[in-house]
Amino acid sequence: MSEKPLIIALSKGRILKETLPLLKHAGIEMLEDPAASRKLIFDTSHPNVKIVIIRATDVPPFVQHGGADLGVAGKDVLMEHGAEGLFEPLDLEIARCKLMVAGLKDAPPVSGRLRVASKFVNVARRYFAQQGKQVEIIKLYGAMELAPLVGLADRIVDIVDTGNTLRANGLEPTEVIAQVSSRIVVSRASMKTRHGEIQTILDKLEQAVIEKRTQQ
Ligand code: PRT
Ligand code: MG
Repeated sequence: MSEKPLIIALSKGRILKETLPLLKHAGIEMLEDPAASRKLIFDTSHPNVKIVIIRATDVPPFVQHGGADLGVAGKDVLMEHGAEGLFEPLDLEIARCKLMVAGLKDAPPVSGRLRVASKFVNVARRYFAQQGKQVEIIKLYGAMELAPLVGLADRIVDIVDTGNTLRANGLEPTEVIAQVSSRIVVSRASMKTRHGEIQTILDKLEQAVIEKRTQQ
């Protein structure tokens, strides 16, 4: 076993909450509650594994550039970031949602270039290009739902789970771009240099995913 700890990157919120039970199955438990701590790096019950807690959108670049050996990221975040330098060996089947296009309910047809607000600018550009539509993309970091209400954009591209956020703002989904769940990502470099350790964890995580699936 290598001396250097293996580092797993997670993000706070639903990914952390839903990943911890799966990691427990793989013999990796956090020793303290990250919600009650200002620390960013945590020891685990596994002597050679540490967990870092970062922003969801930072997980792919963090793993890609060697800040962590593996991580958990939503497919939405992976589609936006791109897959360079990353393996995506396992779908954890957690934090499920959809990437969708939405607009004002009963909006009249748009003449001219469609204006699309999103934090998923690459996903949005690719999607509309595939439809043969040239659109103007407006990058926002949050509160996308507001954009059509105030005339900033004709459509948004955003995550939808229950649809409550759209409905509460008078919006309706128009198209599904992708079904989303969270995935394990592993850096290509770590997959080469620490293959055994990582594969052991991946096998146990896969078992946990299968068990959870058959219980549902
Ligand atoms: O919040 P922060 O900016 O730190 O990062 P983040 O929003 O990316 O993190 P987090 O924890 O909110 O989401 C992490 C991952 O969870 C996302 O990348 C998705 O893959 C997945 N996921 C699953 C969701 C949702 N469900 C979800 N409902 N991510 C976000 N939402 C938000 C969505 O943005 C929208 O505002 O919830 C709202 C829609 O929910 P409904 O139920 O009203 O449709
Ligand atoms: Mg959020």
